[in-house]
Amino acid sequence: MTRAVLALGSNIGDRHATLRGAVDTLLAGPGAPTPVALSPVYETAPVGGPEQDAYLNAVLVVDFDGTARELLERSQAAERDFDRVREVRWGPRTLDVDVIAFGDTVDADPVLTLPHPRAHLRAFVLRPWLDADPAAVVPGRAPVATLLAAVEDADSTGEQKLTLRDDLTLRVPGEADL
Ligand code: A4P
Ligand code: MG
Repeated sequence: MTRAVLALGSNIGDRHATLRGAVDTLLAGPGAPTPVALSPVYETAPVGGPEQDAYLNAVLVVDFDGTARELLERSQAAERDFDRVREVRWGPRTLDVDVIAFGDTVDADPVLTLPHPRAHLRAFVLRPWLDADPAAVVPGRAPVATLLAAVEDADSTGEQKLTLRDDLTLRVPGEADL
């Protein structure tokens, strides 16, 4: 079993329903990962790409009995389930699922770069990850808490502004909120 971190984002359509459905899809079926922790939902200003609407972002921590590539394939299958159209890099999407970390793996493979190459710069990943796991560390870098503080300090213009949406809950299927 490997502890892994998945980041979910949506900025088109019914974003909350998409995130709920994505959690269900990611955790469903044979060989699915086991949920460990699920963050609250944040509304976040879009980072990079063209002008686009605000995102909802969340982080799901899992234990997975398989390879990192297998987890990426499951994540991409979940994206396809939500009819994600990949047109513009960093552009709007119904659902984006990124593999943020897979155990302690550090790997520059472009098909699956671990940890995710931009995770340490992004409040929309670090904030929910810290909520889900206060002791989390970005492999090869630093504790998530340290990285988030640095990102927030550097963000004088509020580009990475986040709003906690505690009116929007996510649930792990068959269980109460984790
Ligand atoms: N890939 C390599 N490493 C990974 C990894 N760790 N996890 C490859 C997932 N995929 C990885 O991804 C392109 C290719 O990256 C994949 O084929 C995979 O093999 P993609 O999902 O097809 O394209 P993308 O998401 O548009 O590009 P990219 O570079 O993954 O974008 P990011 O960095 O994920 O950024 N702003 C806010 N507020 N919230 C967001 O969620 N998301 C993005 C997307 C931009 N701005 C955002 C948000
Ligand atoms: Mg992506």
